[in-house]
Amino acid sequence: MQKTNDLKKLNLIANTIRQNIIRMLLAAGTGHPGGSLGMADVFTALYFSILNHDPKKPLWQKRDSLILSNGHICPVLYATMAEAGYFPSEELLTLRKLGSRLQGHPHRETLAGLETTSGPLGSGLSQAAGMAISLKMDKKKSRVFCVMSDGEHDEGNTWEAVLFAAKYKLNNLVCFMDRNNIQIDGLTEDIMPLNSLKKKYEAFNWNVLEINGNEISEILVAFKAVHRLNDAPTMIICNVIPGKGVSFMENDSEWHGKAPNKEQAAQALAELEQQKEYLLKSFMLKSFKRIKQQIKKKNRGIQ
Ligand SMILES: Cc1ncc(C[n+]2csc(CCOP(=O)(O)OP(=O)(O)O)c2C)c(N)n1
Ligand SMILES: [Mg+2]
Repeated sequence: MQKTNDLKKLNLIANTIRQNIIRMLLAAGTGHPGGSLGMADVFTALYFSILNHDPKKPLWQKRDSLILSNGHICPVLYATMAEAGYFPSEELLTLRKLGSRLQGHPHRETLAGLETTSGPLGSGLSQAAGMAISLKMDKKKSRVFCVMSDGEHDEGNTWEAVLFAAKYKLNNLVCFMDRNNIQIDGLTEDIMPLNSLKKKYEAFNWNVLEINGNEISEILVAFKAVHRLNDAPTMIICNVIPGKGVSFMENDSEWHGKAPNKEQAAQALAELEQQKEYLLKSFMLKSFKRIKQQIKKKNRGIQ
């Protein structure tokens, strides 16, 4: 699929994904908006700029695999996959309905393009590490990407996989952590303090980068840096705002797993539409300034 590093395009895609998350959850009357909205920029960067994949051939042998470990944020995965062309966007409104391919947690056998079934937290990194080592054993060049959450670091299974991936120098494994500081019942640091996950991963001999995961430019730069790193797995800790883009959902664990009602959804969509207008204007202003500078330079050359 055609990749792009065009920040205007990518930011507009992330905005559409956020709007579709709201529409899906309203139609379903249930689901997880907090983590989904927070990770829209990371998913946009992954599916439109980073992953080698082909939505028309989901089983392409040379594809990179993306494992969504924190399966409850699948609305963002589905909305991104639809935008990339895996299935029609209209199908998003079937989220969580009986017989739908878009279940409340990803079900690999129902939808082509899903690499694993997930929902039980703490298992994704083990699965991703297993896939990464098998690719190495087969001397394949594809990479494995794992999206996982901060809350999943309360699970022992996660830490076993952290040890394993470092021992086998899985440099074909790149993880993006949804570090939004919330989990189901409140703040991660109140429920089970995680402290510095950067220091923890470094102590386990991983490459670690910590970025603002709501800035697409930072995500792309961090990923480029990964190529220059040594023989170790990589963790990109993405500091993100849960509920990002919808004022009354931001930084509030109440919105971990609650759908908006009609009025709330209307307000959310109005706010996101306003952000889209702002995006268009600010990018227009930037191009206007660039063109003005070019004209100035040209004129100076003439004089
Ligand atoms: C093994 C397991 N235990 C408990 C749950 C229930 N559960 C679903 S989401 C969640 C919170 C996990 O934290 P995080 O992924 O950081 O949540 P978010 O940031 O999306 O609010 C929990 C405990 C689960 N899905 N799997
Ligand atoms: Mg969290």
